[in-house]
Amino acid sequence: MIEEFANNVDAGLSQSEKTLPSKYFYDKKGDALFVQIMKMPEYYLTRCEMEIFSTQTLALIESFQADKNVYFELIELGAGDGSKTRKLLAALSDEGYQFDYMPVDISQNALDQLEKSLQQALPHVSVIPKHGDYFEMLGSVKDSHHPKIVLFLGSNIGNMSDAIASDFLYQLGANLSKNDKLLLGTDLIKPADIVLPAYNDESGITRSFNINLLHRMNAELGANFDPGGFAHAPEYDENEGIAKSYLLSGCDQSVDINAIGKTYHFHAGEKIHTEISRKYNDEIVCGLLQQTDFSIAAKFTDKNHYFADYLLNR
Ligand code: AVJ
Repeated sequence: MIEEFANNVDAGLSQSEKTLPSKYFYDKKGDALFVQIMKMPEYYLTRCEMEIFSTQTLALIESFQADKNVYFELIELGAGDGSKTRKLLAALSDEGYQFDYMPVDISQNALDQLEKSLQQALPHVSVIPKHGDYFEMLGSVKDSHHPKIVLFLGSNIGNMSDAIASDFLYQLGANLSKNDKLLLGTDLIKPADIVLPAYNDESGITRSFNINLLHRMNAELGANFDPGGFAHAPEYDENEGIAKSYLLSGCDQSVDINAIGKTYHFHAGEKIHTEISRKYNDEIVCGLLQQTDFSIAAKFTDKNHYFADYLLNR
């Protein structure tokens, strides 16, 4: 695990345009910061998707076209704290559907907390957590022969480049069966004055979230990053529709990473690219699906049309 982290960091920091994989945001501190992010006034994504889940719960369930007499698996990729899904789980359970809920997350800590809180809130719902990243879980999906409904919410897919996202959706489709479903949550393209503040909140929580990556490398890889030596610098180009987060080096500096045994140099103003958060429209989603076995069966949006959940049929 540490070795993979070290390899990924070395690969990213050895490029001429330095990058770090965003999946490493989510250690215990990062999980807690992301929970804070979801509550921020500027971070409209969670509220918008929550609105869809609370006002259109039954329509969502109907779109699954599940049979109450047939057991199915409800798999959630990147479940996090599961706050949106809770609405759905409660309704599915009330309506008498038979299913196991299988949250998949990169953070064991997030899974433990989710399992505990669901145990209390919805004791009748059977929860089977799976730890790992999205690609790792693909194989295990195929092992069972039950119908599947996959939830990929919160615009989590937006952390992938379009090429990786379409490859992932292709592979996911290949591991599912005909008529299985994927509910895909996507943040929609909109003006920068709405999107950018969501990644640059006034209270500085997103800044801490980004800088936490440096603390994590210090703690887990024996690095000596000066967290004060880097600034949080997000960008959003409305035409491209991609929010990008960077850590900006405030001066010329060198950083040793013990676990790798190397020193990395950063010049003043040099950026480390830490995350992309892609925004979508119908055309971009259709483009992602082109080579896959999925087609759009329904689309649910909030009243402001900031966010969309696409129901995809395999
Ligand atoms: C969890 C990937 C949906 O990209 O909006 C929030 C992560 N990063 N603020 C996003 C995030 C900075 C978030 N996702």
